[in-house]
Amino acid sequence: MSEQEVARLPREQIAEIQLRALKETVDRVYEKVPFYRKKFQEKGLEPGDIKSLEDLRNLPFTTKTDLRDNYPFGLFTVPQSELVRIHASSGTTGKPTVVGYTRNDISNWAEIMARCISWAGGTRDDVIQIAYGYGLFTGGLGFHYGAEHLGCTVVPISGGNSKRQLMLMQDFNTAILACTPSYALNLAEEAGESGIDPVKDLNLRIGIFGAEPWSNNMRKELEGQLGLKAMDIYGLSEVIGPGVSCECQSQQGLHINEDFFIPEIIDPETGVPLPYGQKGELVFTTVNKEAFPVLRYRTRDISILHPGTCACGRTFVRMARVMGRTDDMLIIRGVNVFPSQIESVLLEIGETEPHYLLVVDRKGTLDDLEIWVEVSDQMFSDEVRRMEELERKLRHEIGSVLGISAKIKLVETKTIPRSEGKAKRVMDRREL
Ligand code: DLL
Repeated sequence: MSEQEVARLPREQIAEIQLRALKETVDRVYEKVPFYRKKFQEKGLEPGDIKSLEDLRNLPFTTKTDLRDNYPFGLFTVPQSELVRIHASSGTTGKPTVVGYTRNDISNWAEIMARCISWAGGTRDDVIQIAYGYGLFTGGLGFHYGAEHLGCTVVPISGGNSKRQLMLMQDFNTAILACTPSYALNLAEEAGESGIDPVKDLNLRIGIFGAEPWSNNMRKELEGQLGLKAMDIYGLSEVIGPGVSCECQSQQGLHINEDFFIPEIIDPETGVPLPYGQKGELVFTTVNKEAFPVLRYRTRDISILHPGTCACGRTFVRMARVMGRTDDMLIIRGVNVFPSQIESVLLEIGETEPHYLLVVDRKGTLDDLEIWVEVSDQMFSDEVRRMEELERKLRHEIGSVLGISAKIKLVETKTIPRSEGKAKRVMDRREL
């Protein structure tokens, strides 16, 4: 069935497809993966107990720790000879988490990514510059296979080397830029410094941005600076890579490729599934993967699921833009806040540069937050009074919108490191 058909099926038919594939996945992991069999047995469950989609909630969760404990191939359901690709996420400490794909998995992933690029507005006539990192990270190759599948002209440039990126964008008439939002911002800045006006001198039409949290205000910033329509794409290596979900032209959330991934939202504290419309942790069960299926993988990403037919006509459930990860949530004097919420307030005020860093420290038992924000060189060197006023204003806005008290430190341009992939927005001195 084509994407045009499957993504618009009545919900009952999507549920039927999901249930059939879920049962196959459950049989598969029970038979092939001792880890899952043991978990089932601990819960007194047998594969035959899964009779409806509601029974999904009885299945055990899978976590990143489970992946680490079974490093490297312990959760795979096929012998290594059937794997045609491995990806891995870097992991700040210790071993990476490793994921594997059979030939069919790669071909399904290409199909899913082709869907996403076309939802975002891409066509076979477009030149797409893939500036996500190629390598063990899933971003570059995930986009690559999807874009080729769609028939785009692929420029597999990977991340970094911004001057060259800009030159090729001009010379090849690149229409689609695929990279992290923070790298897109970096490219816009580099363009300015090289005397290129992206809006006039480049022909970018679409940006397909993801792999890190970003705010709606960052979307506006990027659209303004680069003269393109910025679309949000989401995914994670443990589930497949990019392509778990993506925005369509209506931009009312990201459609989840539900014939491959069954989403749930749970209360991150209790693990209890929450109804549609409530905010919580995203959990995915893959239902068509061969090498590395996962049951109820806890993503730690915070979002909301929205049912109902989209203005584009698709019936695939939509997820709200990811606010952040439970492990990136800051607790500043008892108030929970995600870096992307701070980003949103800073960009809304708009008197600073869009580059910031959150420095968190602990004084006694309390968390202390200092927000470093860049200001223009001119303001930094000449306008002490304006800087003081701006600091006051930012402190006040952050306080009144987010309910947290933070110190503001205005810094010179280029003080904050630029990213070529995922930006590091938080420097946590509590761990030092
Ligand atoms: O980042 C896959 C990807 C590549 C997605 C390119 C989109 C584009 P990982 O390195 O495993 O995989 O990181 C996954 O990144 O759990 C989220 O916390 C975060 N993330 C990914 N996309 C978004 C997004 C890739 N659109 C982790 N918005 C996920 C917010 C995102 N966070």
